[in-house]
Amino acid sequence: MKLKIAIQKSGRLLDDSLKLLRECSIDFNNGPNKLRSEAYNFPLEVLFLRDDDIPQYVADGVADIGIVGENVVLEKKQDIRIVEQLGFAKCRLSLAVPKADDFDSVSFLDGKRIATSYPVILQQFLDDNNIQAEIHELSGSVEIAPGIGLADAICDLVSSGSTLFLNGLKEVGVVLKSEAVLISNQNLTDEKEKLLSKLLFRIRSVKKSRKHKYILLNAPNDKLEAICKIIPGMRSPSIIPLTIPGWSSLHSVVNEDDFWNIIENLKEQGAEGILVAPIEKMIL
Ligand code: PRT
Ligand code: ZN
Repeated sequence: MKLKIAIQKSGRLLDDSLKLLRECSIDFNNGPNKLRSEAYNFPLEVLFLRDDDIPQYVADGVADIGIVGENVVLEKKQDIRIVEQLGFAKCRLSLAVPKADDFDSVSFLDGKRIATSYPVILQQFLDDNNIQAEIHELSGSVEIAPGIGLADAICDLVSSGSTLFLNGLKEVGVVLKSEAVLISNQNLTDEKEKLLSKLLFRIRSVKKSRKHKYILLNAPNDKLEAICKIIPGMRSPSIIPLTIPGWSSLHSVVNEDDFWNIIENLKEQGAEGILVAPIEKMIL
């Protein structure tokens, strides 16, 4: 018995999905044009699909779990459960209008034509804001719609914003923030639930390790107490005496988010020879 996971066949989600599975120590062959593959060292079968089809396949039980953008999950409205945010493929579904337009509030969109590939999410947003607008569904190249007179505004995915800029549009509101998520069928057997828990444990360890760094430094003994307060680590830092009297080496774990502030504080407290290394797995 194997857990079946659906991932994108090609596109923006593929590399990070493969990387995540590899970092969970799950190895499989994914040559080009592969439609499915079996992991060598975990009871997992990998199905390679178009991202738009993944929610439906998971809802139907063709796949047990899947990796897909939250935007697609919400658009497809399938009966599935989101199990974990995965922290990659971050983007936002935004409203944009031609640069020269005087957009003051969402009521600007009343009576307008909006082009999008996300009609379900957009309609919900319009309803929530009491806006009557005409939705033009397009499957791609949404950003050119205003320029060719097909729509007055668009609702499309944005990450850097350069596509909007190049098409003479400006972002005027965020409808949804999205990232890749792990989704699951609602009715997994107990056996498959157990496999999913095992996989989730690994995914969470990988996510934690990405947010943390291992740090080693030297400091005079009278500064150790202050330094331990700055980098308390998992339970507490390890302290190892140096061969020079009055000095110690201190090992701990720091959070990536506040990394440079922490380093400045450590230097102010007299830390020297600071080494920082990536952590491969972090199990608490
Ligand atoms: O073939 P398949 O159907 O599987 O793939 P696809 O072409 O539908 O999807 P793909 O691979 O383009 O995107 C997959 C998922 O990546 C999306 O559903 C989002 O969850 C996520 N994602 C993250 C993005 C972007 N960032 C993004 N920037 N998806 C699309 N874009 C588009 C955006 O619409 C714009 O047209 O990229 C363009 C460039 O964006 P800027 O702002 O960086 O210029
Ligand atoms: Zn797609």
